Amino acid sequence: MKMKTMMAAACALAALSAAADAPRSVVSLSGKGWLCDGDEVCIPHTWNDVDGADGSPEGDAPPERGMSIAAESYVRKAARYSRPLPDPTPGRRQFVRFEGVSRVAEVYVNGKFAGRHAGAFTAFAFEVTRLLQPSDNVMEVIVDNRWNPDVAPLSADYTLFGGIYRDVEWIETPQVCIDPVTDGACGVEVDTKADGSVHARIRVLGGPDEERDFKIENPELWSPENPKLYEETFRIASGDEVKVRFGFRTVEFREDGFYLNGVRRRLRGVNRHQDAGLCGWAAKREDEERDFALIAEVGADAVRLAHYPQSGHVYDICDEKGILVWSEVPATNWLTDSPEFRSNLVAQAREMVAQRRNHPCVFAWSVFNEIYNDVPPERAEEGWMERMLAEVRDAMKAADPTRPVVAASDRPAKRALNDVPEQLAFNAYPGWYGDTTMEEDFSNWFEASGRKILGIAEYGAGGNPFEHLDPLPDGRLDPGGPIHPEEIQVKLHAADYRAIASDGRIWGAFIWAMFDFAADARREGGKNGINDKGLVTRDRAVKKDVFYFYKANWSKEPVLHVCSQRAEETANAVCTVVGFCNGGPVTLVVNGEAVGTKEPDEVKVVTWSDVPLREGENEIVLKTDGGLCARRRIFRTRP
Ligand code: ADA
Repeated sequence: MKMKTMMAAACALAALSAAADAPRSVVSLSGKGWLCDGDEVCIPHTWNDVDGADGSPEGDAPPERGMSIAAESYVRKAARYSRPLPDPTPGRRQFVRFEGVSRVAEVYVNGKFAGRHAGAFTAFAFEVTRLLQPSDNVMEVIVDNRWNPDVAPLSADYTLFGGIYRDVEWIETPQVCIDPVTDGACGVEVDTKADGSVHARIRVLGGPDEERDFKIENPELWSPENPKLYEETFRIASGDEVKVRFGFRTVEFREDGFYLNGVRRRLRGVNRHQDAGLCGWAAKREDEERDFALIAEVGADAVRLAHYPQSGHVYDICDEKGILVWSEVPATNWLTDSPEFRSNLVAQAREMVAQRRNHPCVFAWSVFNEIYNDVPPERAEEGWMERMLAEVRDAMKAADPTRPVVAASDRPAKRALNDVPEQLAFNAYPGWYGDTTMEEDFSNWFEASGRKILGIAEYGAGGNPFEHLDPLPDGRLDPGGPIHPEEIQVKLHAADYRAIASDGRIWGAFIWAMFDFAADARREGGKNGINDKGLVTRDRAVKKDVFYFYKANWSKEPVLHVCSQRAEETANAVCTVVGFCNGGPVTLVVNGEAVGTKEPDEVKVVTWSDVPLREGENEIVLKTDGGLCARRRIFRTRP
């Protein structure tokens, strides 16, 4: 060999071994370049963005197994996605990682099977090194969102959007690398103590696992008020490395409630589905950031990620913004009594914990929501579901003994079920689905559960901001009926929150829900396909009146809001004026004349009933001495 050629070969070899030893490289496979059943699509993608939220009855078989998860009113199918893969670097290992595919994915590379994942909400990765050729590699993913008795959830009140709806990555590592595959986790488990000590377990492929211990002196504790995060790069001898963010904080339940860093705290929570507006589940990072900016604006310090784990980016945002997270496994309404279902549910729970355990924001794992809803009568005997859920709970505790296990029940009398979680919370809709009041519900739950403290995992009411009723009828409205006036949502939330705020045994309460969301089997409230219990509309365009109710109660920002601004016309001679204010007494001025001044009540509400209106245009103004002002116009038609 000539000298020049030898040198070139040596250089190429050196470059190769340097590349082989370099830390991992991660390349996004999201965005363009994908086909779905032959059509060009961008990832994140769902094929249900329109039909999953239109409630269209066409082709609608009534959900046999309960609500929108099982509804056939939107496309349920197996679809074939494909895209080219980058050329592999010789000497490296290659992996593909999916942040979330709904709900069963089978991955093939160059026609050869790489792996299968069942479960719509947790990430997974497969090694594809041996399936690759030097160039012209193609990946295919068969994605199936049809109802499947072996995969949780089986039944729930939300649309199960199909598709590769979260990001996809291509990872290349040295031969010995930090494990990107097991349970879809990052390969490094970090446990911290409030004194600054850190214990990390590094899972290694091609070599022995490693443990690291170190200490940060005088760490700042993570909290909603000071969401302090630390970051460490964990490197192994091969050169591979993974960066992990973590925090220092303690969470625990004591006899009298929830404690963060040793300080008792009553959580001001909201529920969020991952339906991020008109894109459905195929959310971009900015959609998720906008949602959490709204959650921060209303002043919540906690979120229940209902009813399943959401994207890694969502947990990152909560870490950064200081929002405590209730993270839930998708065991909703009922279960299948089969080994396949059991192992799927346990796997989804294990993956959730493995993938999210490093996030300081997570304060609890949740083991179920509303079991016994929709259970077929022949399977409703007690015992087997409780045993399965106890197994899931134990799997979560084994993977992470540091966090409590909670659950959301709507069955006070099911003592064995309610004894599965360490801490119990109830879903309650007094005045909406039932005739009770929140206080009546409280006493019922405390008595039936034998618990000294309880959470409220859901409470709320429907509200269409373009439907209005003044005055409201005395009785209850039909929750499945065509009218969900915005005023009823305000009335029920104010009553619920008054009761919640005054009962110290409640460790936290989570509004159902922060945003309206797709529930394609619903036909109610003047809009099909939507669950309209949000504080904000599904398109995020309208903050409903009730948003300002909570903002006035929770936020430090000055709030003065007058309700029913979209009720622009009335045939009545009088109207009700409701306002929310956290800035002192409020004066009502109608058509330029002061009517009176009131101090907001303990939940920041001021109300004037039977305010006279003149025919034609009326201007209603609320004012404070501090200079806040809110205005509403209403046109009174001729009788
Ligand atoms: C249940 C359920 C939620 C939600 C709610 C409702 O409590 O847990 O998923 O759909 O009902 O709006 O009816």
